[in-house]
Amino acid sequence: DTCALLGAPIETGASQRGCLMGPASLRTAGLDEELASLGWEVTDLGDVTIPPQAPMPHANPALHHLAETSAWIAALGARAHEAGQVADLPIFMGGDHSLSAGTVPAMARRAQEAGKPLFVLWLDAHPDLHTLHTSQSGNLHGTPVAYFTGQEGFDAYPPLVVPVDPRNVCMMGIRSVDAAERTRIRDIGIEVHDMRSIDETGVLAPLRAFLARVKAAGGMLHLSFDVDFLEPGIAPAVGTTVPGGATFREAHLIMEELCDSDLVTSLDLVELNPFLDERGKTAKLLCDLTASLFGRRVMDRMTSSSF
Ligand code: DIR
Ligand code: MN
Ligand code: MN
Ligand code: MN
Repeated sequence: DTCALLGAPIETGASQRGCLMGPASLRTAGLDEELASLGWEVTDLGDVTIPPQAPMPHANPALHHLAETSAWIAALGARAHEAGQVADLPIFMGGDHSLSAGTVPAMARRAQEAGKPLFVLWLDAHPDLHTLHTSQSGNLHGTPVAYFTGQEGFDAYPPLVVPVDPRNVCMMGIRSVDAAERTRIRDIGIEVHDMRSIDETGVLAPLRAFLARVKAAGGMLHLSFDVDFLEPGIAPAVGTTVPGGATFREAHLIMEELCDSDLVTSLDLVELNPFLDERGKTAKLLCDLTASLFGRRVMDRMTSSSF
């Protein structure tokens, strides 16, 4: 099987600078060698860049870096789609989470071309469900899910060609939700497992139920992994830490189960801010979690799991 690495050094959507260094940090941590050692044929497609942009005014004066972020989304949409043509499993190395407004619609196009629906597993402390009009922080990494599910209020982003059905989105790890996002979750019917429900059920039961839905629909599955999904103590390199995140083992278990399901067809690794890291600790953890997704395991299993 083949995978491709595409760097998306975008930081204009985040609240503080540093995500620009995310792809370099993941390369330094040895992501490509790790995946190659697991038997994958790895191609590094390098980093996407955008030219300088003129400022773009907007009715919401809080918005930061709208022109740059919109240009990133357009550039990434094209490059991510290409990456999805050359590899079974493209990996988009961020960069802040606004990059998913480029990668997810590109993967939705790819799925449509294969005659399949796209499902999205969103691992994050936040639902990132703001429109350009409801964002109060003005940080555009809070907007990708509202955009790629086809909500109104995105005139300043590139036109959306293939939206993702909100019922095909499953979120886990959620623990910081703004009022406008709370309303939108109800209105559009996204499946959300907040940290309280994870505490109650563990990660496996909701994950297996979602994967069964993906499988039954013959769907492709995009995993979007925000570093702040994790407990800050194990993953300090993110600008928006929220206490009470997923543990080391919960995160690995999700990746191991996803690996066994064989359903994941693309991956975002986002919000890694190496400026905030402790001797590469968070970058290494992200590499190790990706390795679990790509087949690293402690012991071979005599019998297959639920799949
Ligand atoms: C908050 C934080 N909901 C905002 N969002 C994100 O700024 O809109 N932090 N995505 O990572
Ligand atoms: Mn700024
Ligand atoms: Mn996010
Ligand atoms: Mn987040």
